[in-house]
Amino acid sequence: MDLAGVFDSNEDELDGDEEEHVKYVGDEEEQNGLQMTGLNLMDKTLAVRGARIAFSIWDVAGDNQFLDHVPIACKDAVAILYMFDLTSRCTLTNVIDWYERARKWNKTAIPILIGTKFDDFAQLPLEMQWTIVNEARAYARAMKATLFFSSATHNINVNKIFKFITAKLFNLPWTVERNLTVGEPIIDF
Ligand SMILES: Nc1nc2c(ncn2[C@@H]2O[C@H](COP(=O)(O)OP(=O)(O)OP(=O)(O)O)[C@@H](O)[C@H]2O)c(=O)[nH]1
Ligand SMILES: [Mg+2]
Repeated sequence: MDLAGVFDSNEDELDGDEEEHVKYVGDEEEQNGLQMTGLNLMDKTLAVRGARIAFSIWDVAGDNQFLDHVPIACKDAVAILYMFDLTSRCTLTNVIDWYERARKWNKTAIPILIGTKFDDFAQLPLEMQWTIVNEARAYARAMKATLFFSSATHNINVNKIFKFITAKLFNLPWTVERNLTVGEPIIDF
């Protein structure tokens, strides 16, 4: 579980309906301006209507030994991304602890709950998916967070999440569509 998103840099293939150009700047080495155990800093740049928007992503590893990084990662954040593994229920349960830790430092950031590895999750029996979907939706509601199921390896909903944050931040007239169909990448708010 991470406090800020880490996504594979497989960003060139945008969803067909996305017109914004989303890409990482520089190669892997250049992105990691700051790196220490459990904390990884990355940049992501979005172009929206000719304007360039640069996000700094402070990625905290989801292990209790890295709790000390929570304040620095959260303090000035405009959004906090809580990531859990859709194929591992305990990672969802752990989100509550991370939510409380993060909220302590920042109560105004946009909360986003992200279920990762949707590609693997989609292979599970639908009843099992249904259980996780309901649980994740309940958590998202409790956190007043927007919920996205995503896959970094298959580039599902990754760009949409950043687009969503950007639209919210700048009050742009773009909204995500809810998707509550079990078996599909869920989006709920
Ligand atoms: N199938 C699948 N595997 C993924 C996906 N994203 C990440 N993984 C794999 O999941 C494992 C863990 O990925 P990480 O990105 O290190 O997970 P993390 O949450 O950042 O881990 P910590 O920083 O230790 O909290 C790696 O083996 C990745 O290759 C995905 O979208 N689909
Ligand atoms: Mg990590």
